[in-house]
Amino acid sequence: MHSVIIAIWLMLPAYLPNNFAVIFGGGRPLDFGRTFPDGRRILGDGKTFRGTIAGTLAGVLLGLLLHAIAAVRPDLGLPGFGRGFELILVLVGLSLGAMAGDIVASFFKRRMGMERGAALFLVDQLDFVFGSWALTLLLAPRWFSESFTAEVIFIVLVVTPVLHRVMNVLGYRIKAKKEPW
Ligand code: CTP
Ligand code: MG
Ligand code: K
Repeated sequence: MHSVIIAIWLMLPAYLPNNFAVIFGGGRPLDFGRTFPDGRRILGDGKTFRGTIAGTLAGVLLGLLLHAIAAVRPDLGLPGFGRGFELILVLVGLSLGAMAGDIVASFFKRRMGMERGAALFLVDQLDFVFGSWALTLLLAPRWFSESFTAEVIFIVLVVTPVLHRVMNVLGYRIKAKKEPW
């Protein structure tokens, strides 16, 4: 059970950006409304500057809070997010990486001819996970390999689609999100 809590704890700075992007998203799209040579939007109206910036900031700030909690309450046995400057690299990796993974997925969804908001099973649920891992591995390889053991990775891959689904249904119910996925 403790491993499940640690896995979710480590991923919280990657989970929160999505929710903040939904709440604060809107305005100028990242692709400036431009189309790709295939005639479809590069990314679409679902990827905006406001959403990406708000999401990334929220993830980094949450990470700082979690890191502080882990430091003042060592009895809880919860891991921190890196030593010294590594802390910033880890939190940027987790939160900006999550946003980037979601953006890359939208690029491919548009290339597949899918409209903004169309559901793509497992990609929608895990794109941000792989994005956050890729950027964190790049920016803070030591912390990543120490924190994300095979067990933690397995738990994240199983638990994330469930959490993602629950959050999106909630977001849809409170009308923050257009689709329940
Ligand atoms: N959002 C945003 N900027 C981002 C990511 C999300 O503004 N980088 C906001 C948008 O308002 C978006 C909503 O959050 O509509 C839901 O995010 P998501 O489900 O990822 O986007 P979709 O609208 O489904 O678009 P896509 O089909 O490209 O995934
Ligand atoms: Mg969507
Ligand atoms: K998505």
